[in-house]
Amino acid sequence: MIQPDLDLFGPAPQQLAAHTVLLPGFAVAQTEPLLDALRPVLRAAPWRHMLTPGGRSMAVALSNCGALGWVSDERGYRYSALDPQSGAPWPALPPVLLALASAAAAQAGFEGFVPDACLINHYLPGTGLSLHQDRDEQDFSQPIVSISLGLPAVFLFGGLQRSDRPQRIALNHGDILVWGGEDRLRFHGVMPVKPGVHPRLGERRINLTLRKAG
Ligand code: MD3
Ligand code: FE
Repeated sequence: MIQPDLDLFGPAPQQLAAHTVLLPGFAVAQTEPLLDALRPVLRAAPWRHMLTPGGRSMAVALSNCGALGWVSDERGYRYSALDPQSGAPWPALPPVLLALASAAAAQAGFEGFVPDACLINHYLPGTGLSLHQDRDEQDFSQPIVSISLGLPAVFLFGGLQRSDRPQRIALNHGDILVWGGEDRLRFHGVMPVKPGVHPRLGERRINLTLRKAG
């Protein structure tokens, strides 16, 4: 007999705040198409450690695809149409990423999300991201969609003030997190990734954040 409560569609979406939704495993079935799409992107725009405005090298390695890419150097943070390393435009947003991001956004209540930037973060074990706000985008009414791949991480979900005590939320391979509205400017970060080996991605975590930057 088929178990009547067998959940064929994976765990239900979790509303973490008024306009923040965690979609557990939403991207798992797209793992191979996503990795196939990322390979040429990272060949054209390889991982690099950018400098903070303070002149320190970031622990997270990053790259971008889309019309705009997030860059950081001693002059500050901004979005740029060109990869400063190659002088060329960033690689285009792969269609599989666009489709997945707009499906996830719609599932979370944000219809018609059309990102123009994807920041790709690479974490080795021991690497984290300190508490910050994402405020370099033009239009804070648009959500951000985050896709996690590889090793699990604990993300820190803070408030609108840096001093608000953050909640700790587990992000696993294939999870998608969508946040917008009044949650768009919450402080957030990532705890240092614990050592481990992911069966598909090995000793790394990759996070893709799709944004409407321009
Ligand atoms: C939004 N990346 O690139 S994304 C970033 O996992 C960035 O690489 C992280 O922050 C990463 O700017 C986190 C998911 C996330 C986590 C917590 C949040 C987004 C959030 C809390 C408030 C708003
Ligand atoms: Fe961020």
